[in-house]
Amino acid sequence: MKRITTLLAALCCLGGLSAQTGYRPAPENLAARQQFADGRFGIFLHWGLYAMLGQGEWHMTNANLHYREYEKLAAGFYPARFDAREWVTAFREAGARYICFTTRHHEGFSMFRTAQSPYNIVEATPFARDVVKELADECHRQGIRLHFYYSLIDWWREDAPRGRTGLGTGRPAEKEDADAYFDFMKAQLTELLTQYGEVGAIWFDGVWDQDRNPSFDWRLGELYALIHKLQPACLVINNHHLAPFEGEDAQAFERDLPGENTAGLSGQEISRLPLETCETMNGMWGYRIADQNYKSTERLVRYLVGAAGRGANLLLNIGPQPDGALPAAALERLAAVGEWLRANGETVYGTEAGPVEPRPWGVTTRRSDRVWVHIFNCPDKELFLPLEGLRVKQAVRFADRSKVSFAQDDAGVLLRLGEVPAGADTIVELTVAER
Ligand code: FHN
Repeated sequence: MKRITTLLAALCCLGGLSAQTGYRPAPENLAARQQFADGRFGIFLHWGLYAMLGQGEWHMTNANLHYREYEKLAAGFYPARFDAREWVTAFREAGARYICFTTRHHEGFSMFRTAQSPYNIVEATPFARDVVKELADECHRQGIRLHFYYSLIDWWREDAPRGRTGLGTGRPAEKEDADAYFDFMKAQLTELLTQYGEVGAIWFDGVWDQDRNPSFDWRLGELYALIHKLQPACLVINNHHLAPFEGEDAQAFERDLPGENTAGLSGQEISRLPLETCETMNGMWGYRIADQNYKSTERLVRYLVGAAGRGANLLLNIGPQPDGALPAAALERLAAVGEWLRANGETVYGTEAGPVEPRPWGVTTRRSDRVWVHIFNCPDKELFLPLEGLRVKQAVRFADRSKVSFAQDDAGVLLRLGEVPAGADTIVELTVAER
């Protein structure tokens, strides 16, 4: 993976992955970046025809399903329980500040009304409703920003460039036509940015599909310039698992917090752009019927706080069911995270990474003269924080404002905590001043 990453990075510099050159973000884009970073918590939704198969969003290519057979799923797609108001309400009450929805995933099915292909939810399904429109209207009504996931890969379209996935879906090789495919993508992006009001971000995925084809050009510069022309405030995010290219407004990480790389997708350098890491609530992005392996609320809160302590947002994924409902296990966790954020959100929203780098015991977050010490696993009854350059004026437990005694010198502060429960997030608030 590291070798591929290095190769792709080199190609990007050589123009193999041309980015938007001479990009100067508009003032409204800079404001949107700040708003995005302040939000800290978003909900990722992977929903498409694949939900009906209950095997996750990669089943089409994993099982080498023929594209002419796969497309027949559309005629049976009737998610009767879909209710945009219920979804958005649940996300808002969970404390999420934005949603990122898969408008078209690698399977190639468009979950919105598009004039570019009849293979879309309005024309090809008996449901015949534009769920993106319903979500957009509801998000705007409830004050939640909406981001659009948009796959660069397509396993269904005959003209889509062939990479290393989707090769067994039966499409005739001679029909491949990158120019036609790029026109299609540009026309769809134009629809997404002109039919649904303000769009918070376009979230690309799939650059990595061509990592064995060094001369392939995703023409990202053209796509990015189009987005910034149509909606200057719309952020461009690209989950290519590399350091950001010019023209991108935030940096994505997948399944790991910035600086960690247990899943092998996040070894890239950390940029100065706003950061976002996406993670699943169970094991899969799209609905998988057999996967009830949901992370506990405690773990999800730790992940969210761990992201904030690294200056990053958490984009937490849910795979909606084929009937249009959100899984009960996901709803339970959303409600619990919401309860936690209502009590403790002040220590997460609008913060930056704190003065102490992430440690085995937890992380710190900061806003102006407040530093929040989030303690998940305290090894001792006392905790030393290296705080060179800062003087602590006061330390209290965030939960009940009770005083925490401390001692400090030039090197930092020693908090005398007493017993700290393991696992939960015990928060100590410090009021600090520059030395
Ligand atoms: O292949 C996709 C996958 O299905 C999912 O959408 C994730 C989300 O980050 N991105 C890709 C893998 O990197």
